[in-house]
Amino acid sequence: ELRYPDRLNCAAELLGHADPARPAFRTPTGPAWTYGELRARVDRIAHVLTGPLGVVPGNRVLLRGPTTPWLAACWLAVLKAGAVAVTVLAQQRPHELATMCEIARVGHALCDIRAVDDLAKAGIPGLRITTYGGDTPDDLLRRPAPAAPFAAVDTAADDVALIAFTSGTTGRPKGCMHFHRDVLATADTFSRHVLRPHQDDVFTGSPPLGFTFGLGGLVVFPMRAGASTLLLEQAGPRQLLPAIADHRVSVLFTAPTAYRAMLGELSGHDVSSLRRCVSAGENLPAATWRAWHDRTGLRIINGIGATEMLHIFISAADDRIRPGSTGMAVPGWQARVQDTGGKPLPDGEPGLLAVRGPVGCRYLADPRQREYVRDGWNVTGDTYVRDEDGYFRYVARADDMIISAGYNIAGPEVEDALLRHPDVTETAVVGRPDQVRGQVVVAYTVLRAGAPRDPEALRAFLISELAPYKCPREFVFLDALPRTATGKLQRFLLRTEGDR
Ligand code: 3SK
Repeated sequence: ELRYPDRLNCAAELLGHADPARPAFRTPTGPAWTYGELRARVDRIAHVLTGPLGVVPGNRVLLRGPTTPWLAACWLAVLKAGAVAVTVLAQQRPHELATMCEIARVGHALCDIRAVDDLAKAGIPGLRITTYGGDTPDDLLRRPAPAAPFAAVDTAADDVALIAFTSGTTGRPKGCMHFHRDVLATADTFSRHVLRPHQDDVFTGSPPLGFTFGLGGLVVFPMRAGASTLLLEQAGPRQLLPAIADHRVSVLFTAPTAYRAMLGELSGHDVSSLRRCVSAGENLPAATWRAWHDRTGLRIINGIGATEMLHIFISAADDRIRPGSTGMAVPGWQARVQDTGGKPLPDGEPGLLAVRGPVGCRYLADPRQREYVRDGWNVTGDTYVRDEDGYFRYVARADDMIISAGYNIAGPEVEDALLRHPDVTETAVVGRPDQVRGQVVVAYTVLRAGAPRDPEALRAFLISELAPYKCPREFVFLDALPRTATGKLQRFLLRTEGDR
């Protein structure tokens, strides 16, 4: 069991231990920031926040900007000052920002000068916006501040440190409140037991810091180990692959789509420095795991996490990696499969995934809390099966099961089969309402450039891979699949596509 002192400031804890001369953050162009420099910059920002900006403990401060060391420093400074960081994505539009600020009662914002227009346009009443990265005297980083260290505010371990928003793939955003101890708990479970990082590791990845997958993987985990992170503003495959080689990256955080995209660009890139490749954010099909392993020799660590639990709670690890399975409960976490009434189901039977551990869902003023947390278990909304060896296998999002002519069909199983076809790069298989069959299976598919759009060829291929009732009745070819700002597939848009 994890134990933390009653008084705990997680930012002070993360900043407190590393050797000041060692690198903390790198970028593709500028010089690395050492831990000593990071501490000095965080302290400076904390002085400005609590001095001229008048931020007091408990105030909620919105953070918005591309993935840079300054954004990470602002996050640490807000927490060190005892305020609450409200993280959002650079892609979120004015009306989304306004909703989140209203829910979280945000009074202040620290915003990269390049991302300020949408925030200003949102017209949020009473919001005081301070920019960083500009060259005016009132810019956060140009304001005068004492050169002295900033004494971290003496927060309680269960004071709220962070409000992270999730909208899933649809719906009004939900603000998830997380405590100072929760932040450390993610590092002391998944990172400590599965990644086991050391100070020479270099982390990088694609998830933005406004998504807790990125915040944990690119800031909290490396800092907890005294390691360094290469922070990339643009982190598509074209940037990731050279960055891995140039900076000898050893720990990579990204999503299945990016692994597939990198496979297409791998030739000529040196990825021999990688020792851990983490995949989360979406189900990792066995076909993608195998293709990456065949080309690189690397075994992807699959995981499932959620903004509600802050980070990953079930994952593969070391010799407990089975392609096509998510893995086992991370040490410190418990997981089970249950029916809709909360009764645990026997191994081999699909049902709802429920987890509990050091971090749990705490929605801010949202009645959906009662649906998510039942009898102390967090019910994630995913359908899973546990096998007799304790491995959890993803079936579908609970509301994504396709029921066609009485058959239950898991879209991800059909997607995995389609991804084994050499011309298919991305696919989403959904159920479309149908008067006769209830639903019919439709495959939305992105093909390799130049490949023929031939539904019959795909159907013939699938017939040799799947029971015929699972084969899509219709194939729709797209240039790209619709995704949320965090890269999650928006299946609901595809399901209702025929209605528009
Ligand atoms: O969506 C996920 O799978 C996830 C993974 C890690 C941390 C946070 C999230 C939301």
